Amino acid sequence: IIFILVALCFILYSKVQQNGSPEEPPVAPLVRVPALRGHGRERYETYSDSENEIARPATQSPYEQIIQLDLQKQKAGLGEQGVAVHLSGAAKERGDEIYKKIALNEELSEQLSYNRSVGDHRNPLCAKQRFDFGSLPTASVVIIFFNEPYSVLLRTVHSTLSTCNEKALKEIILVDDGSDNVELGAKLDYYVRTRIPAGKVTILRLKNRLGLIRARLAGARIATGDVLIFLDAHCEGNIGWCEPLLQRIKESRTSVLVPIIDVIDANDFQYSTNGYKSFQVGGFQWNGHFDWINLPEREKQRQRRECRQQREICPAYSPTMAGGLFAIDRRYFWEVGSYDEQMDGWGGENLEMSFRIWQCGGTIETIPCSRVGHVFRDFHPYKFPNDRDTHGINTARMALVWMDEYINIFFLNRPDLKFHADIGDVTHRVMLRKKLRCKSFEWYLKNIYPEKFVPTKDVQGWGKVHALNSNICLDDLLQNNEKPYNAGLYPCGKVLQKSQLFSFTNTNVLRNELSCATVQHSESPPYRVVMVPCMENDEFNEHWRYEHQHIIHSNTGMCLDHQGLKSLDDAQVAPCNPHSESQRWTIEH
Ligand code: LR7
Ligand code: MN
Repeated sequence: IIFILVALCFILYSKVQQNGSPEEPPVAPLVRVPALRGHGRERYETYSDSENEIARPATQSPYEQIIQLDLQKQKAGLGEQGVAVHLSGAAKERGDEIYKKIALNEELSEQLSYNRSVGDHRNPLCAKQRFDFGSLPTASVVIIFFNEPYSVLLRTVHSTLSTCNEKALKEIILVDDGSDNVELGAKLDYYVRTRIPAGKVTILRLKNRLGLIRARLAGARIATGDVLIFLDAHCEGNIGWCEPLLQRIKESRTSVLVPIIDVIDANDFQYSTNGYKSFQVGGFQWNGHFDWINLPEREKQRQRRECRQQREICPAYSPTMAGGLFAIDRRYFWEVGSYDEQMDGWGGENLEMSFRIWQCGGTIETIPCSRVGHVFRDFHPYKFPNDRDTHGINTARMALVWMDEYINIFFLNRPDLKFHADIGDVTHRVMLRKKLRCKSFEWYLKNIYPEKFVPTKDVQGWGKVHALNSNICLDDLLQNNEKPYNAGLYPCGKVLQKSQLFSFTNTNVLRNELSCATVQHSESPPYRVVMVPCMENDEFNEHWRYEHQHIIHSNTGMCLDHQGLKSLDDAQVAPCNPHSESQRWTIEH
């Protein structure tokens, strides 16, 4: 028995030895995979799906043939200069089919060259700018992806390689947030290894899906460039978009920069812009959503002071950023608190970073000479684990740390989040805010975003507009705020709900967050109350008076009246009658 045991041990030992020392590759490795660097601290590991591939010559790799076929599928000239492409026949059908599934025409994407041009949409003044490439900071471009279409991701990579100055672009880091799409595995590794200059592109594989916030953090941790540039995995840069970002950070290291974001159509891949004369910057809504706003007059004046004749290409202060495409000094990114790594999934991190940057002494600026196209999709092509509302939960975390007493307005809009069990603890972020001695949200509103309407400030009254002795309230009936709509009537809620939140301002405007009350022009009754998008300057919004409980529309002299109306009817005005009970209203606060 002892003999047999010893013999078995010997056999086992020699097996281990064999496995431990792999044979030399039969052929010298071709292009090497850039070393994957990891950090011990994180909950992820780096690995390459295709370590075995290294040893094989390119022509023998099963991926070589596939990649050749991919390249053959691309049609020279298609979609060049960013023009729209319309497929026909079977290809159109395939395109429509996949579009329904992933909100993107992958069939068309596969037919467009990875290197197509998108045209130069910049202000002509931009072409005159000169950069000293010897002294520009270098960039690490971090692109995160979860199951993005392979060809779209590669177009983002190639576009970056060909539009960013070679010297300035130190590296591209692709962070795979646990994708299970097989094309993004070994095939992508192989492509990068054989088709992209050595050392330029690193793929960091997260073992599990960590969500886009932690994916960006993972990419940032291994970056070595002076500046981090984050991109979504479906972008195409316009000519020269990198350099102005790097130049500005060189001048001002606490400036966090966003390009103008152009639109790439998810169906026909047209690259379109609003022209170079004007662009929008970032705002927010009290429900915690990002939105676009026109550049305020106040900011244009500041630009004129700062840049004089060059105003149109002057950095524009932006109250918030969309979140996906931005440049930040790498060290400053960490100093100013990177991200809240307890934010899961998708959403909320953009407003968190926006408020934090401004409140803690930095700036967010749109750089007009930097334009990048982004594919906007109609719906998320992916699901979130347990269908969690990560946007809502993350935004509540943000609000708890950065919005001070204004959090009440947020919770008024999102009562569902007030006691949500998944919000977790934010103590470490509150401590960060203390450590960095950041300013208040009040300061932010007053100094950075004075155009933002605060429903409780500078008002004669706010809250429910309640009919006297009758359970009827003015209500927006949850209509789309971007277009004009009829104000309605609805039974008053026990507690104030967002749809019944109106303000009567000190400047005599009756409004909610985005829309101002007007009266529809008409020769005869009914005279409907119509909510229209508010103007920046209250002089141009219609005025109302609140006298003896009557709400009087100044232009027509008529009074808000619910005579004969019931729930869900349109709100109306009628000739004022001092004795009419149905024309008397109270304003809650
Ligand atoms: O679990 C995920 N893991 C990921 O790595 C989910 C997504 N992702 C990746 C994804 O592959 C993509 O590259 O994260 C990136 C962003 O996801 P998208 O493209 O589905 O998001 P979006 O463009 O609809 O959303 C915007 O808001 C997000 C809020 O968290 C992010 O900040 C996005 O980066 C941001 N995109 C932009 O700002 C581009 C301009 C759009 C606008 C407005
Ligand atoms: Mn995106």
